[in-house]
Amino acid sequence: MAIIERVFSGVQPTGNLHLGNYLGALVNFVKLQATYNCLYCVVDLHAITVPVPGGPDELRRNIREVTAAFIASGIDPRKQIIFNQSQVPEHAELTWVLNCVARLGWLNRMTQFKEKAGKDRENASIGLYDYPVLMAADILVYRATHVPVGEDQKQHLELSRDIAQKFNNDFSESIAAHGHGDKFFPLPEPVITGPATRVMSLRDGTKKMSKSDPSDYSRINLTDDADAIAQKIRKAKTDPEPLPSEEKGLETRAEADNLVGIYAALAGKPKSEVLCEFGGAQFSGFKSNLVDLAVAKLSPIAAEMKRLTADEGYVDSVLIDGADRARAIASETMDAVKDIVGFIRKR
Ligand code: AQP
Repeated sequence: MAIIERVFSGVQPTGNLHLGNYLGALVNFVKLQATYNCLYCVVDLHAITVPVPGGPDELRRNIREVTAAFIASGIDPRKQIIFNQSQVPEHAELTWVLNCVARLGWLNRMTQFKEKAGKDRENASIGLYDYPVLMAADILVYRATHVPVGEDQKQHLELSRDIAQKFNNDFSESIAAHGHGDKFFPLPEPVITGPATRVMSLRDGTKKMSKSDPSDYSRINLTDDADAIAQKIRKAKTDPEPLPSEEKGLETRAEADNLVGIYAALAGKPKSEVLCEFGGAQFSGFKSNLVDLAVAKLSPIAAEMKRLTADEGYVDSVLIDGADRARAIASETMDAVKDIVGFIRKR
C-alpha cells in the first residue's frame, strides 16, 4: 500500500460553530481542497465524551448543522469526502489497537483533558481521557499526511505522530514482511496556518473563543444574523487607547490584537496592512468597519446553512455517500493493520 498525500480533519458537533472554528479550521479546509484529496469529518464519537445538553435530538441537529457549515463554507461534497465518524466503524476499531500502543504517561500530559475534566477528574468519562487516541485513529485510519487544525489541537497532533511512530517501530518486522516497507503509518503533518490560528473570546482576550463558553457574547456564531454580529462586536472588550500603527503596539493588548487579527483574517490581509489603514483610529470607528466586513463575509454562509439544514434529506444523503467512500479507504487500512498485528480475518 503506497502512502498517498491526503488531508483529514474533524469538527465536533457540540453546539454553535463559531468564528474561531471558521477561521482556524474551515477556511483552511476549503483552501486545501484545491491541491489534495480531503476527508472532512463530523466527529460525533468525540461529541459524546461529555454529556450532550439537549440529548440525542440535539446531537442529530448539531451533526446536520456542522455538515451544512462544511458545505456552506465552500467544501464540495462531490469532490471531497464529508461524513460523520460513527458511520465508519473502523475509527473505533483502530482506536482499540492504538490504545494498546499509546502509553498512559503520554495521555496524562494532555492539557485539553485537564482543562475539560477540571477539578472533578474522577467523574470525567473514560472517553474524554481517550479522546486523543480516537483522534489519532481518525487520522491514521486514512493514513492522512496533512491535518489542518487550530493552534489548540497542536498537542493532540503531536500525540498522533508519537502513536504512529510507535506502531511503526513496535511492528516494524511485520510491516516489512507484509510488503509495507519500513513504515506503515505516515507521521501526519499539522497544518496550522493563516492569520487566525487562535481566535480569542470577545469578552476576554486571554481565553480562546469556544463553543462551551457560557457567554454567547464571547463568540460570533456562524448562524448569527447581522444584528447579533453587530451587537457582539460593538460590545467586544477593548481598551481606551487608539489602535497602534504597528504590530509591536499590539503585544500587550490582547483584545485589540484579537479584533485586528479577526479583521485581517476576514479581509485576507496581513495585520500590518490593517494597522496601516486603522492606526490611530478609535475602536468605535474600527468596530463599525469590522461589523460591515463580518456581516458581508458571514451572512451568506449563515443563509446557506439555514437553507441546507431545512433539507435534512439532502444533508443525510451527503453523509451516507461520504461514509461509503470513507469506509472504502478505512477498511483497507484496517485489514492491513489486522495482518500486521497478527489477527486472523476472512479474505
Ligand atoms: N478559537 C479558535 N481559534 C482557532 N481555531 C479554533 N478551533 C476551535 N476553536 C478555535 C479549531 O476548530 C476546529 C474544530 O474544533 P472542534 O469543534 O473539534 O473542537 P474544539 O477545539 O474543542 O472547539 P471549541 O469551540 O473550543 O469547543 P469546546 O468549547 O467544546 O472546547 C479544530 O481544528 C480547532 O482547532
